[in-house]
Amino acid sequence: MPAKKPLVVVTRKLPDVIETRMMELFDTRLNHDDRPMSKSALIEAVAQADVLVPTVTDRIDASVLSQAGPNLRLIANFGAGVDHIDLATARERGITVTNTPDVLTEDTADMAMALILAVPRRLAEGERLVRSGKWAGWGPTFMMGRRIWGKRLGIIGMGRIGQAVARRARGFGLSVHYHNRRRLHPEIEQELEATYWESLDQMLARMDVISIHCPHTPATYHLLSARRLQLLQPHAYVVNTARGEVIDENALTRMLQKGELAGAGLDVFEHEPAINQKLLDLDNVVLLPHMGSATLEARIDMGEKVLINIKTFADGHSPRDRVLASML
Ligand code: 8YV
Repeated sequence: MPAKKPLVVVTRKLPDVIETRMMELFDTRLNHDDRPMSKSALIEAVAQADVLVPTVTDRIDASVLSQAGPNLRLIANFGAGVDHIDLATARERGITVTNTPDVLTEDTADMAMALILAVPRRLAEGERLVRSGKWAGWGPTFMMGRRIWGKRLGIIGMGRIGQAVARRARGFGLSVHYHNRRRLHPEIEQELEATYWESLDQMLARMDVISIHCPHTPATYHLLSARRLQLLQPHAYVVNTARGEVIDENALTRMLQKGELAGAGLDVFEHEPAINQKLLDLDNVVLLPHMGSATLEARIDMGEKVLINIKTFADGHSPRDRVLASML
């Protein structure tokens, strides 16, 4: 890192307070019109920058990183998930990668809980009906959904966000089950009253609602494959606020169409921002535009983390939020 202020290229528009502070601290290049950068713009950015600040909408793959200039030493991602960055190539080239964990945990868990409530209780369907002007009035068998209280929630990926969902779920009377690479510490398991399932297949077959909270890695790509989705009971619901790639979206859509699953709440998709038309045609799904962590507070906290990560690195220290390729 040169002694002068590092050149920081930010790929998307960040909250004003963050951009202002970024400009005070570093030689900063902002993206004022917020249009996602093309591949050639990204290549130009990595060729010139000391630090790149990308988001989930930038594909920082090997072909982009191979064009990185000798100055690029840090990729300070604005976001927790880093599946859009080729970590192995970054490591090979001696580029440090940081992310912004913790600060979006509670907001993302809120969104997952909102979907866990919204899908079985048909919130979006009801709202659409009222707005359509076609609501003919109350009836005893009208708009019946399914009860949340007393049902079984299976959480896939029991990290920070999974645990935050578990805490909320208990308040809604759901029993908490989870599958994770590693079993939680017994004290945490006890606090969350969570039941561990070593076998994901066995857990899937017994749950009423599944909520996904694992990162997208080569190991979790299509973790909910067509075969695994078939293990779910037809009255089950699937909620995904993690990454679209964790579910085989075509298989999920086919099952929803055929009534082999009761419904789904999706904040993320396999080919964002494109959404399968067949999903859009279904009534038993709630579809959101990747807004799980979209609160003003989270975005500012994420930006502050990015600033701290860059400053720590520029001062010659190891940033706390360093992402290790071995985390995959
Ligand atoms: C962010 C997310 O909005 O942090 C993440 O991993 O999925 C989102 O909540 C986005 O990634 C920002 O880059």
